[in-house]
Amino acid sequence: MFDLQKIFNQFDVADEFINASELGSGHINDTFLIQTESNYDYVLQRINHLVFPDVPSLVENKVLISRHLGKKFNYLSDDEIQKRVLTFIQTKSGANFLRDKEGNYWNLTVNIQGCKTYERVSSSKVAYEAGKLFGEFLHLTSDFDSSRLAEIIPNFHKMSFRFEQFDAALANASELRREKATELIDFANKRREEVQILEELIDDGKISLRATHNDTKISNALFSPEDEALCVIDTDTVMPGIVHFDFGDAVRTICNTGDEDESDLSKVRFNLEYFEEFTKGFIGELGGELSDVEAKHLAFSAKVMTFIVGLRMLTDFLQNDIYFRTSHEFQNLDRAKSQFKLVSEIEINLDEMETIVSLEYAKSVGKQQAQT
Ligand code: GN1
Ligand code: MG
Repeated sequence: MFDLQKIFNQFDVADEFINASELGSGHINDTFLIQTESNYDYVLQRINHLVFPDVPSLVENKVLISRHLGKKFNYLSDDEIQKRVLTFIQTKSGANFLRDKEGNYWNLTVNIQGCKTYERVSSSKVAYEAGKLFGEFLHLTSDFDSSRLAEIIPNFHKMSFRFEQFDAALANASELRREKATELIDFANKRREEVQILEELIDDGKISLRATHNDTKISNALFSPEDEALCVIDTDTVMPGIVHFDFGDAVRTICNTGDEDESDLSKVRFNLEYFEEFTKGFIGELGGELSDVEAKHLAFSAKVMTFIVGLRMLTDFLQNDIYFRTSHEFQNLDRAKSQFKLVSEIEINLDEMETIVSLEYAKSVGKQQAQT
């Protein structure tokens, strides 16, 4: 479909192309692993410009954040830095992305060799390491002026906006799809008020904006063969946000015992042990920087972020699947069902989640006081 060799050759790489294969499980972009005759392989990505209307700014955001992280890691060797942060390759004409004749946008990074990714977490260690990694990402970008980042998808995690889209989709949906989604529509409507909390905290100025990743699903973390978390990938949605977006979205995939589109809902449970491990890792990195208000709403953010993703999937289902890529009929319905089942599971576990967060937060505040 695409002449990947030709596209690759327009980037400033001396290594000879051998082959390309599809990579990853994203719902939006197309990602390919490019193998070369040298020791280095590359990740070539076509950025979906229907979803991302301003690709040049998106790439600019990614490069800015990588540069910032790279500086933070400068105590490491070059080889080690390349494992901790994405390295973007410019085109031969010195741009950070390529636009082909068909209007597609491409960017290229060095592949981080020998790493693995997870679609689902299989051990407490992975949950803990993921917490450390996403917490560290926020810690290391805390001094980055987030007003320098373009808002790549306006209102991305804004609940009132997602409800506006949902209401419009519902009004225009086919009878068949509306009927199939009846229970989910009720589920969403019942929670309409309570899930606005993060938006209200932002609007009231109680939590300030910072650089956030905004798509912290577990498959966006790279792990070493020994399950040490190394690198945050897929920085397409780096934008100004709040810690809750990253904490909550990570919990959504890390603590789900089922798949994101699991059709057997009995498999979708909330793994509280993984939540505890993830929280330890996350707060261990970031705790000292969190305000009491931020800490207070962390556990609840898992519910809000799982809900908002479910709502977007339900909306897409009602719109006949125009946004998230699907591989089978009614997959977006399965996704929304699975996400909302997880929301119910979080509701059952919420008190215990709150206790875990307050204990870990108290520890981190204690540590900080001991240091001063
Ligand atoms: C999309 O394409 P991918 O998998 O990186 C989506 C996220 C959702 C996620 C659900 C730009 O991410 O917001 O949480 O699917 N990205 C965009 O798996 O909409
Ligand atoms: Mg993404």
